[in-house]
Order: sequence, then structure tokens, then C-alpha cells
Amino acid sequence: MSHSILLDTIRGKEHQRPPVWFMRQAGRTLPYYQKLRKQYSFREIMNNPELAASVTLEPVSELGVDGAIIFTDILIIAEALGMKTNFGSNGPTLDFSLQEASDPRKLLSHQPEKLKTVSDTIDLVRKNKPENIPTIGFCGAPFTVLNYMLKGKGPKNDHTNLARYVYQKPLAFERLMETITDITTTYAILQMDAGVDIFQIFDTHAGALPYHVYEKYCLPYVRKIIQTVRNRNIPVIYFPKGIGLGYAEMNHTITDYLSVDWQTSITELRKVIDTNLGLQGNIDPRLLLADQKHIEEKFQEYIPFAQKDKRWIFNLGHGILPNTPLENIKFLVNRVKSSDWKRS
Ligand code: 1CP
Repeated sequence: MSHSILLDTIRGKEHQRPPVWFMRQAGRTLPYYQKLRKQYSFREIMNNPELAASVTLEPVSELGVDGAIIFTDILIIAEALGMKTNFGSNGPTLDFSLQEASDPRKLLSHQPEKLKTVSDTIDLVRKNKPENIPTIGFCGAPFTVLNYMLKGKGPKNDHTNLARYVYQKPLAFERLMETITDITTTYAILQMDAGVDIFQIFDTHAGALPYHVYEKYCLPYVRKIIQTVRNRNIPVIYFPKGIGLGYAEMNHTITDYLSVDWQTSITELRKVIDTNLGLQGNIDPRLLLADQKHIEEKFQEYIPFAQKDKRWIFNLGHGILPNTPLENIKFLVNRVKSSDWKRS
């Protein structure tokens, strides 16, 4: 895979432009996926390696991105612990909640066979992808997965009970985090055995706790997963969304790359953060809902940044939103590829 601009950049080999891919690039606005969803449920697509592989590769042919993130979901881990997930139109819900259980681990079982289809999807993606396109495997960080497991069918973005649980039942919390970390580690190994080139850890709900609480109760589990991945020489990208000044405390002993959320100034962060740490992000996904004149204005602000930071990966500060106009995503990819990044 010597010609991959994404892998080259991660490894420090300079190119004339940054590589580009988007979080949630596969299952959102692309026409083939939209069409498939009229015929199949999300779960059916995820559990069918042929369909999942073709959805994984659609952004590569349709948008021209430099990496292919495997089509599955972070909640496959909840399923592998015996919690059935419903992927409804308002986001996923689980069929029961761990929140009130006196011994929540008794409600869980160990079903690693549920993870197996991902390996078949990765196989097929690798057979069918262009040679220069690396595959990106991923998982949710234990805290973000636990958020959904504690919530069950509860309201989507209310973190009150989650935070209360950390303060009130720290031991039960830690045991659940261990259980999730163990199966997630198995899952990361399965993806690496199948041949993923890069691994991203999504901690979408990291900002639900004050950073120092997150650092004490959640970061150690992320580090354990990262260590497993790094032991295999696979580069890791870590996305702890919403941790505010916690971003500045990250360094290359924790992760190879940090994916920066849209709330944080990447220019200011670059000034204070470990120079050995690669950055990814952090265009506001909502910018892609605006018209192209305004997208262009904001895009231009990244050119001086990328002129200096030659390891930066162009990406959003969170996933592509539903209903983002396809032409705007294509416009942005084309601007990344056709602009003069003033690097020579
Ligand atoms: O590009 C891709 O779509 C790749 C595959 C992918 C990824 C990387 C999916 C498919 N999900 C994810 C990660 C994921 N899943 C995260 C972390 C990234 C993020 O914050 O966006 C999270 C929090 C989830 C949980 C989840 N699953 C959500 C978010 C709900 C919430 O609380 O805001 C949703 C909507 C799902 C279902 C889901 N997962 C993936 C898709 C395409 C869908 C929608 C299914 C459909 O078509 O109806």
C-alpha cells in the first residue's frame, strides 16, 4: 500500500495536500446507501458482508475520499454482550437498561460470535478496494458504549443518569467498563487479524463528564485498547469529543492521532499540544449544510494551518449529518484535492 496518501501522511511522509475522509461517510447521504435502505434495514445491511462491503466502498468511488471506514456500528459490542439493539429512526435504543440493576454484569452474556461478520466484511472490502485506499476499522470507547447500555430506551442525549452512575456507583461502573474493554479488545484484534490498516476509537460522549473525572475513570480503558492496537503497529486515531481543555493534555504516548471536535480551535490546539501527536479534523459538519460560497470561505481558513502541519488529516469535527447535500461533500473533497496548499 505504498501509494496511500492517508497512510503516508500518518507515517510522516509529506505530500502536496492533506489526505481526506469523513466520519460517517458511508451510511448517510450517498445514493446507493439510500436506495439499499428502502429495501433492507440497517441491521440487515450491517450483517450482510456483501452489502456492508459495498456500502463501505461507495464513498471512495462516489466522493473520492482517501480511506474507507468499515460499515458497521459501535453498538455491535452491546450485542456481543447480549443486549439487543434497535436501530430506529431516532438513533439506537437497547431492549433493556443496566442503570437500576443491583449486579448489572449478571444481565450480560459473552457472545463474541456476534462480531464475526465484521471480519467477513473487512475481507471483502480488501478484495474489492482500490490498492491505494486503506481500510479504517473502529470501535466505540467503553464510556460511549456504556452510555447506550445504561440508557436502554432512555432519552438520547441526557447524560444526567450516566454521570450520576459514575459518582454514585464507581465500582459497578469500573466493572462494567472492564467487561466492555475486554470484548472491545477482542473486537479490535479481530479487525486487525482481518487486515484493517488504521483504527479509530470514537468517544462521542466523552464530554459528558468533567475532564479530570473522565481522565480518572474512562481514559485508562481507552489506553488499554490503544495499547493492543499499537502492539500490532496499526496507527490509532482517538476521538474524545467534547473534552474541552482536556485536548491540550493529550500526547503521543496516549495515541498516534487525535481527532479534534468542531468546538475546539485546531490552530490554538496545535500551538500547545505535543508536536509528535498527529491531528485530524475539525470542520464543523453543519458548515456542509450552508452554500458553497460559505463553505469555501471556511475552507480557506485551513490552508495556512495545513501549510505548516503536514501530518494533518482533513476531516470533520464529528460525523456527516443526515440530509447533508451530496454536492457539498463532493465540493469539499474536490477543494482539498485541487487547492494549492503552498507546501513546496
Ligand atoms: O460512515 C459510516 O456510517 C460508517 C459506519 C458507522 C460508524 C463509524 C456507523 C453506521 N456508526 C458509526 C459510529 C457510531 N455509531 C458512533 C460514533 C460516531 C458518531 O458520534 O457519529 C455512535 C455514537 C454510534 C451510535 C449510533 N448508531 C448512532 C448515533 C446516535 C446518537 O446517539 O446520536 C446512530 C444513528 C446509529 C445507527 C447507525 N450507525 C451507522 C449508521 C449508518 C446508522 C444509521 C442507520 C440508518 O440508516 O438508519
